[in-house]
Amino acid sequence: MKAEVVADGKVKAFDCRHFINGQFLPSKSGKTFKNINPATEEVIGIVCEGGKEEIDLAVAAARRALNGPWKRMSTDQRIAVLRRIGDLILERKDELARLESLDTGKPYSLSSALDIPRAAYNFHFFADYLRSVGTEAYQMDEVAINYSVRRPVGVIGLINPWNLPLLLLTWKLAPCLAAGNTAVIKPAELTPLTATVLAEICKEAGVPDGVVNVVHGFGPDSAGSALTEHPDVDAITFTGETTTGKVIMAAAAKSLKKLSYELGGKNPNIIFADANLDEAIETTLKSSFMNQGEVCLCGSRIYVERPIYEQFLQKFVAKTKELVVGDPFDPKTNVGALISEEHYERVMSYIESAKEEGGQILTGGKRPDGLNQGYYLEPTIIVGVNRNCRIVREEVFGPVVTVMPFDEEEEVIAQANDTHYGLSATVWTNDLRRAHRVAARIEAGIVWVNTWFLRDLRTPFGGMKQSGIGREGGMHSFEFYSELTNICIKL
Ligand code: NAD
Ligand code: 6OD
Repeated sequence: MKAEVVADGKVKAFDCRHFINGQFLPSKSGKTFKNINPATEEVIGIVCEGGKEEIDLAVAAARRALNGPWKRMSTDQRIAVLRRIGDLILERKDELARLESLDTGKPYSLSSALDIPRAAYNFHFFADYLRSVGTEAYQMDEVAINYSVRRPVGVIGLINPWNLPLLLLTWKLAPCLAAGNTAVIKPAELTPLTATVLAEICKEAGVPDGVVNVVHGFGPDSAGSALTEHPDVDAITFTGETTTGKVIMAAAAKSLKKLSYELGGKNPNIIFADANLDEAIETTLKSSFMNQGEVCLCGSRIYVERPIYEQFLQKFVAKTKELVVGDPFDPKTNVGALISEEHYERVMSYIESAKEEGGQILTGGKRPDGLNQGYYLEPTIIVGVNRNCRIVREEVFGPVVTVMPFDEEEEVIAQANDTHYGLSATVWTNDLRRAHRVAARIEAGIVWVNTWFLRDLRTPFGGMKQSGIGREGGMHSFEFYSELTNICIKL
């Protein structure tokens, strides 16, 4: 694919081919599918549909590349290539942000402020981090010394979701390459554009042919399952739905692949009466509705301590009504379009089920007036539901939150933990002791206190329970993307 920005600043979307062994190729079968812009429902490009044949080619190229020039590069040379990828992402920031918004329906203001800069930073961060990656050594008195050597795992399959396409792909690809592996990427079928441009960027940055491969296609009975079943793939790093993770685990078990999983969430946002209410509301607007609520870390279960419950609701509803829903390319827009018609229907079905289970919609719950084309939904606040309702138990992954009052710290901890998910949580309080106490008892991989989605890439990122397996970030990423061999030398 060649993506171009034409004179008026608009991106012409181009057809997406696979990128295998350094070349853009169509599918052997000739099969393609349409790429739809969710904000307009227009076809913006044609995507080649890969399957087993393309995955076989890509895996073979990645396997050969493991022992090619990539392996012979010094650490300094590899760092330079990774940094160059980050630089090129920044050079093409405007174009990539436009493509990301065309593909996902998210506001351009968000893709240009978050998705693309963070994608570049993922490469810059892991390039710099690589220099400090070491191993262990232990002396056994005067008998022996042990030390370990770090090696790449091999060919890694990267399977990605559609919500933060380039951000999440680069979060995996940067440490995967830093550790010396080669990659076969299966982007989400709904968002193929920026992964295709990234392939171009990798080539331009000096990544040898075969090290990075991209195969487009669907999940089941398609490129996704072919990748997870492939006996020559050593590890899979997957971000997506918990249910998909279960299917992939069964497929990967056949050749006992190493797995890293970042899965779904149903995250609690707990607001104690002593919190700074205005700050809590400002951030809760983001943790509820940023990226149309299509962020795995969104706090979709809001628990508010009873003394401030009514005041919180009044202000939160008023601020939510001020959010502008509409054209992703309008600078005034806060909330864009949901990813697809199917997802829109799914989110609406959760709103309907909440109503049937006694929930009241305080705002939203419908398509905004005048927006008849595109998958737009007003940010939605629901009250009057309880722990047994579907809307409280299942991940909606849309601009829909429930708000529930609580009376006791113990009670809210129990409610927060009453889920099979365990990805993230936010706690709002000015009581230092309570902050530590509650944060340590929430069953989640990430707990924010008085903030949300504040990221330091050195920290462990991942989920507990059915929200994930393993952690990535800083050294945790290198632990996943490398194999250690202990060498014991008798003295
Ligand atoms: P999804 O599971 O439907 O799809 C993710 C990817 O898996 C896609 O590329 C898809 O084609 C592929 N896939 C689907 N079935 C497959 C199969 N049988 N074999 C191999 N590949 C298969 O998820 P989605 O709808 O794209 O993304 C939304 C989900 O992702 C939400 O649940 C969200 O919480 C989760 N998510 C989690 C994180 C995290 O960091 N924990 C980040 C982003 C998204
Ligand atoms: O910030 C990250 O590194 C990360 N993996 C974010 C995930 C967001 C989920 O939608």
